[in-house]
Amino acid sequence: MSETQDCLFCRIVAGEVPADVVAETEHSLAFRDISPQAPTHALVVPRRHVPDAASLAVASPDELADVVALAARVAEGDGLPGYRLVANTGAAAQQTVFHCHVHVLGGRELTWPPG
Ligand code: DGP
Repeated sequence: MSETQDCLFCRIVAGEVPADVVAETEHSLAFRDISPQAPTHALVVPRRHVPDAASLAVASPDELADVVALAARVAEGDGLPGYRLVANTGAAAQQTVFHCHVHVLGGRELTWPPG
């Protein structure tokens, strides 16, 4: 099985696995997280398969910028006064899907340290 056939987010990008898509660009897709941790919890992914955000920064800085800009559009669309972007990187940081994604969290009080 190829890397992309084996990858859940590649399959969502390809339309093979259903997702609640909220916004998209030529390079990126935003959809609601299946297990929301806040009233707004979306994931923004590049269409390109890379394992994490740093890898995308190396492969294509413009595409990483596109992910961040689309995240801002999602937050604006949900009317958020502020939001948090999270890019868990590596299993030790609780990354579970190894296709680059940024969590967009908001719609509740966000505490710091993260919570
Ligand atoms: P992370 O732990 O940073 O790798 O985040 C992966 C996120 O992906 C996690 O919050 C749950 C979400 N997720 C897992 N499977 C699916 C799915 O099939 N559909 C959607 N929409 N989200 C998923």
